[in-house]
Amino acid sequence: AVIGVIGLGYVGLPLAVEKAKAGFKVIGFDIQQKRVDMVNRGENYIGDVVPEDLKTVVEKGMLTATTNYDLLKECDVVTICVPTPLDKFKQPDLSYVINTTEEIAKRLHKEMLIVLESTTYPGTTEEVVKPILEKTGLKCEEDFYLAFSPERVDPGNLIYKTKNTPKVVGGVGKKSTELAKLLYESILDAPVFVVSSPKEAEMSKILENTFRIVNIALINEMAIIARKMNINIWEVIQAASTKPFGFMPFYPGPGVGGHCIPIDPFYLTYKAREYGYHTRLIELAGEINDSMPEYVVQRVMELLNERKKCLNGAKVLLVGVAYKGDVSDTRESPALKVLEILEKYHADVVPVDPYVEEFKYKDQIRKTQKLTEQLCEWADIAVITTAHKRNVDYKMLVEKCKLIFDTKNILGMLGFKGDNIYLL
Ligand code: SAJ
Repeated sequence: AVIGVIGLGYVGLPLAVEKAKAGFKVIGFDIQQKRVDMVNRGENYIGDVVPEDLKTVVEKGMLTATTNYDLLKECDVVTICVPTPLDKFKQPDLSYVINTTEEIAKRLHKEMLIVLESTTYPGTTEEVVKPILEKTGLKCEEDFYLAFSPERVDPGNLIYKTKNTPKVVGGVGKKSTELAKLLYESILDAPVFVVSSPKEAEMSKILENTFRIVNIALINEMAIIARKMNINIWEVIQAASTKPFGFMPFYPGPGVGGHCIPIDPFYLTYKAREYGYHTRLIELAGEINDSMPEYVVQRVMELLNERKKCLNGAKVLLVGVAYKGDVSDTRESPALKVLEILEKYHADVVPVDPYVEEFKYKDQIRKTQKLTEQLCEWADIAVITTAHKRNVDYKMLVEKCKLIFDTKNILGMLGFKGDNIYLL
């Protein structure tokens, strides 16, 4: 069988490589010629892909990439792994999914299996994707097959990768479900869990991420209360974590970034409104998380004031711009929101991040600097906004900085101590 994977990002490329490794002939589709060329040269650009694996499957001719959607005609299976962002009104933007489905519809043929993996609100597969495909006159569940199977890639996770993470599958009918289940069982070393329709599969993914955003908001609120009461929230979390059942630790920070957690729950909010329900808890969680960058700057102001310094003109070393530890992605990064607010108060900020050389900031490209002793001594305060475990010289930071505000307690987690270190 020939498998098509549309969207060669952090979800699609690992999936394409795994399918090629399993012995399928895979055609990767992407609109970015740069990505297509890199794949065809066997050059990896996704952290979670083993570079050797990509090289091998490309050299063996098991994986080729293209921007030409006509090659979809050769595919027996097509997996859609394109982004589902929010637009500037925080409304779901399904344009990538719709455009991709329309491209597939032009090449749809009998016996084709289409699987949507992009995170979206319940109902998308049956109410948006299916009608576009059936406009061709071909009938779902008779002429072609359609299922939803949420991606669960956790960028930077060294233990769970595409191959060993369990998968959920929901087809629009028995045959679609069976075919999709067989597809994933043939490439994964993990159980494939079948649900009764695409809706349950779509909703299960939203639940996974909404569970996170709500619990992160809870611990952020707890951190604010604890600070006012002079309680060490990090100790509190460790203490609560000794409960062997019914508790799962989350950690406070400067906010919630990435392309999933701050976005996916608002797909549900949007859809729930259509059914007349207002998802108050989810929206409140979003508000609390969105208030954290301002809270971080408030704490910086307090720490400087205690030393008779004001934020205006303060020399701030911002340690970490990625949205989470040990990744290079800065999408929705709370660190960038902290940077923006600090500069709004006219602080003089130098961002450093070993994983990020340059980043998009206010429609410009901004560069990070290398962390040096001089920078540590220059700074009135170093603000740690990303919990990078690796590639940061924290020993130098603790020794050379006069004041450190560690919003992620990464120094504590790595065993560094110092009376110049302050926590959220
Ligand atoms: N964060 C906190 N406190 C926490 C956990 C996370 O402030 O206790 C912040 C992080 O710093 C980051 C954001 O929330 O800015 C999102 O973190 P994340 O750990 O959820 O990471 P993502 O968005 O890269 O990946 C998540 C996956 N993460 C985990 O399950 C650990 C998973 O939920 C999904 O596979 C993925 O989103 C997705 O694609 O939906």
